[in-house]
Amino acid sequence: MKFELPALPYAYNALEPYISEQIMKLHHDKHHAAYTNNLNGAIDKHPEWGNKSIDEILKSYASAPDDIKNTLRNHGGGFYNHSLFWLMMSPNKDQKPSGPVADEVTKQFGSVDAFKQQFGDAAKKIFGSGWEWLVVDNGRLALMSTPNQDSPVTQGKTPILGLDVWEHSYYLQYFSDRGAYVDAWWHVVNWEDVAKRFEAAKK
Ligand code: MN3
Repeated sequence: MKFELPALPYAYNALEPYISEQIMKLHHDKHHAAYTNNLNGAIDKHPEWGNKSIDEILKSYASAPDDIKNTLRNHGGGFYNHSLFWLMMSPNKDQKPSGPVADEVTKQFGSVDAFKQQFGDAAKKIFGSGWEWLVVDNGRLALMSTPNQDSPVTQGKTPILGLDVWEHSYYLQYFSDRGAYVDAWWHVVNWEDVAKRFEAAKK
């Protein structure tokens, strides 16, 4: 089995003005494509790993042969994280959370604004490249920062919202101002998708 680069679920320019067409083209067609190709290259070397789902690979890469272990971790993680990331954003801008996920965010973080503040602060503080996540962990919401392309699923947590803070995700538009990118990103968060992932994770 080969993993396929999923198509973007909207046009390259659909997230403008918050994320530029140029960034989306490069991010999807070059970076995400490279993670996908490198993941498949590792599976070519040890085809038995192609019988697993990407979730299974990310939970068990530590037991893989030494010559593909790091590739499964980094490129498998990159393949998976970006596949989620595109769905976690929407051209239907300025959505507000509602329903059970909004209630739970309010219960655990005090308010939606307090949550956004804490998530954003954590995203801005990540040193180097990585991701900030909102995960469901044993039925509860938690913030989680991961370095490089490490994914929450490796640690048994279910990501319901994630933000890529690698420079490739913002540098062409925001240059070194990661904070401006993080603040702008809230405009394109797909809260409808977050709500669905929350419901599924609670089951
Ligand atoms: Mn990226």
